[in-house]
Amino acid sequence: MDGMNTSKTPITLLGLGDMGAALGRSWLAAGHPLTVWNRTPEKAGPLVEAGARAAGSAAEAVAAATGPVILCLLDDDSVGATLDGADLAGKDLINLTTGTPEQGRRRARWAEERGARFLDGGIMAVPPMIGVPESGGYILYSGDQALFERHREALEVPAGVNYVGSDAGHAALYDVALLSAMTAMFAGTTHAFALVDGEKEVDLSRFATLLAGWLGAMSGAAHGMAAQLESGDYTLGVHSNLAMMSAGNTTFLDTSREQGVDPGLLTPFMDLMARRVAQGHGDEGLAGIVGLLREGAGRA
Ligand code: FVH
Repeated sequence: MDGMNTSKTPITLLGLGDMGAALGRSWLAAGHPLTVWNRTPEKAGPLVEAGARAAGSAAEAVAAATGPVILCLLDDDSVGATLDGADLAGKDLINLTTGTPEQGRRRARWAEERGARFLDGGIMAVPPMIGVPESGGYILYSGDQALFERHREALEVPAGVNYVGSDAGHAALYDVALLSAMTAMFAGTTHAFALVDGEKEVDLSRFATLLAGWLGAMSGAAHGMAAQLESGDYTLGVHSNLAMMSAGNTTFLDTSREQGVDPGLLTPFMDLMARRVAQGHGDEGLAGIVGLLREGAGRA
């Protein structure tokens, strides 16, 4: 434990995959005493060399914990498997494993039944962003707010923190919603490159600069959609209406055809736009499509 600052909150970390190891390194670098456990024990080696203590089992690590027990495992099943047989009474569990909102809520009830306090988290960062404040990475938290405040200082070490409410499912809900938007952005980016790739005199690096700038410029549309949904007026602030955008989709599809590119990544969204226009809402922005999705009307 050389270099450890004993005034800092001791951390127990279960799970040393790519993300868990990055979290562990950040706490060690900040001087937090760190106890680690991983199903494959060899993965603890580098952290132990850097000053962490390796526990012989997850149950042993939990039993010895006097600070937060952080879980960073593959999925909710691995959380159950890891904590099976551990005495959780009086422990502070903070679960940074990606899961669904309902898994977060169930895990909170499960922890409470075993006498533990529980906070669920969603990591909005990739491992190289951990411990690098300027990377913009952050971690969403929801559930027991007192627990969040108690360990806030330690939680701020790996990444920024964002507490999103007492419903233990909401960190996962925000996490998956944000990642879903990212997935659609990746789909659009992939389609865009498919259109230009291989074309003579197209410089892909220069195109990437244009693309990244354009996506950034358009990202403010999220605020417009929120304002429309909150007001219930889906024409609020609209300057590019759905009828115009839907008509423009024909050009996108024709261009895909000319370039020999499958438009399949775009067409489900275009179909929803057309459906909303056909319902007589061509003067709106995109907010009306939220309702179509929630009704399940957009599903095949
Ligand atoms: N890496 C990333 O880019 C993303 C960024 C956003 C957040 N995710 C989530 O973080 C969780 C952990 O991700 P990870 O990158 O550390 O994942 P792996 O490197 O695959 O490590 C998985 C760890 O889980 C252990 N494990 C798996 N199954 C079990 C089990 N049944 N019992 C106990 N432990 C289990 C695994 O152990 P081992 O294979 O080394 O023995 C690793 O420690 C995850 O929820 C991401 O969605 C990361």
